Amino acid sequence: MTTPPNPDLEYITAAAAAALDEGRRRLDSATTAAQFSEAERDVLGKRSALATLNTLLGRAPQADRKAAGAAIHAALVALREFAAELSGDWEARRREERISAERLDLTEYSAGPALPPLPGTRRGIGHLHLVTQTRDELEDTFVAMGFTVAEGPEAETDWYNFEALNMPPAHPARGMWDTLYLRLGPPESVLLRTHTSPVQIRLMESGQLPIYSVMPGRCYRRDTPDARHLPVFHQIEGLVVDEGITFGDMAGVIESFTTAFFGPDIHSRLRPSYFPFTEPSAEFEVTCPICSGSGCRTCSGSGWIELGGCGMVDPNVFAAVHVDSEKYSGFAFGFGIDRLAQVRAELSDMRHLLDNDVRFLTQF
Ligand code: FA5
Repeated sequence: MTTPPNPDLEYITAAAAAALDEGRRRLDSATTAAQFSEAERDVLGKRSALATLNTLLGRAPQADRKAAGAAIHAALVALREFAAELSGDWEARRREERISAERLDLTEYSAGPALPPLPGTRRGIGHLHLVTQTRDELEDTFVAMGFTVAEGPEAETDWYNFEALNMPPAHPARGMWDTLYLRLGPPESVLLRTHTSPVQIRLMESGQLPIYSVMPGRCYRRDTPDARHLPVFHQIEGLVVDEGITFGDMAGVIESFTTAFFGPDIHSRLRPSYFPFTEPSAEFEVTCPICSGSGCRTCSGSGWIELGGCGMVDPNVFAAVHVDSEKYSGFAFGFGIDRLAQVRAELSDMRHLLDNDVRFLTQF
């Protein structure tokens, strides 16, 4: 359209509408952030069609000027809004374009076919041991359930490993654990912890209640290595202490953990048992993850695998750590990480876990 010497309202309104359409089309058709910026400058900047139209206003008939000015302004506002809507997207894309332009190629060779490989031997970088992987997965599962993770020393005093856990000296239940004592201090006063339960005592002793924690770690027993025993192995302990905690809460937590860790088809069940530090106590079992409960060699045909022990914290334990058992109640559980790894990986012999044979280790 050629510009008339004295553009009237009709001409300016039509030209503003055309500039708006063309401006939208330009903005919309940009395919890179740079093109969008250029289009923005062209259709909204000082040399844009709408800016030029503004300069013609002075030549328009006096009576038309106000309405013509309003038409140009309305087109400008509409175009600015349109550009603003698109520019959010472009801002994000601009960032991506900048990041990809700045990315450093750290690969050893460029893709060019002419380059010979550099001399040298490619070394395997290894990975975490099966037991460490299992421990990490357990921690992740419990953390996702709201537990914190705590640790304690592997060399313990008799107090933490036995006495505070309701086993005074010469208590017959001490015989449940074949203990390795250290030559330190008075005879049989310092030992390598036989289980992770002493960490419960340390946590409760700190007096920071409530407690929702798991405590993984290494344990030691004078057990002869065999297909299901190692003298050095790992356990994970769980402890909940709060007001109004019941046996039902414990069963619920164990079931939630079981389905979260093994999958929705694996469930848990409790069988009455005895531990000196819990009353009542139970063994907890899970559906055999190998045969999904139908019975196999791993579960001796029963469909269930015993995982560990659990129970309500005994009031004598609360008394040893000065927790008011009238106000607080709690539960604890503990199970073997190596045993769990053995079941899940279907290992016939737990001793493979200590062999350090790469042919075994690289399978996991
Ligand atoms: C205990 O050690 C209790 N402290 C567990 C507990 C915690 C009960 C809290 C109640 C409340 P137990 O001795 O059964 O319990 O050991 C628990 C698990 O450790 C066993 O089920 C087994 O999976 C593992 N375990 C025990 N001894 C060995 C061993 N020598 N080698 C490998 N794993 C073992």
